[in-house]
Amino acid sequence: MAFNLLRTAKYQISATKPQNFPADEGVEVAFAGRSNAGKSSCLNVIANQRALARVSKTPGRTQMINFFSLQDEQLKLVDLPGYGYAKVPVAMRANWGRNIQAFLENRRCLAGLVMIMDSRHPMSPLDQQMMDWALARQLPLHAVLTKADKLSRNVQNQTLMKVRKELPEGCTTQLFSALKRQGIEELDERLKSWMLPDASAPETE
Ligand SMILES: Nc1nc2c(ncn2[C@@H]2O[C@H](COP(=O)(O)OP(=O)(O)OP(=O)(O)O)[C@@H](O)[C@H]2O)c(=O)[nH]1
Ligand SMILES: [Mg+2]
Repeated sequence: MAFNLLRTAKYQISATKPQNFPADEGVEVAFAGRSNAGKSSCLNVIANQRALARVSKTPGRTQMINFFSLQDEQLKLVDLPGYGYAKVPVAMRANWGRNIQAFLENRRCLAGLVMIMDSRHPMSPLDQQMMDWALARQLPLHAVLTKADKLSRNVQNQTLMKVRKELPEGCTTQLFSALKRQGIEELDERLKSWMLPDASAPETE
């Protein structure tokens, strides 16, 4: 089932510190993942907009926490800065880490975390740390294995099964490709279940 409200996403604000975040109200879903994993591309595909979130060949480009509001302004998507980019100075990396951690741990309106992972190398130690932060506060978590177009069908399915096994209980996962527009419906469905829980069909796994 399509979740057309996502297509109304509009850039709202970028922030580096909590004082600059929009009010902690409504319902937010955040997108996290390693630098260059494909977070911004994924957001653009589900919003069906070419340049909503900035996509870059240079890893580490998204350095701020970017908020996008949907037409119903109580609903927001959040593009978190990518982590794990070696060329970023250590002090800056530590600062981002603290910001992301603070965001994940304290943001009351956060309804779920979408973990974007390159399907060719998912579940890195940093990915696991992010997940630990989210799970520590019982945040629902959906792992999106993107760039699936880089893998054969066989390897895609093997990866999906492997990640499904490794994920903590209750977490869900799927394959995705921004390039081939693969997996949009499945992700729509997950986001809808978090953002409009009353409108969604009962969960079937
Ligand atoms: N083949 C393929 N390439 C992709 C896909 N998604 C993203 N890319 C490419 O991967 C690179 C990084 O994509 P971004 O969406 O900017 O990644 P990001 O996670 O937002 O990166 P940061 O903002 O640096 O953290 C770009 O060159 C994209 O074109 C995909 O599904 N398939
Ligand atoms: Mg980005």
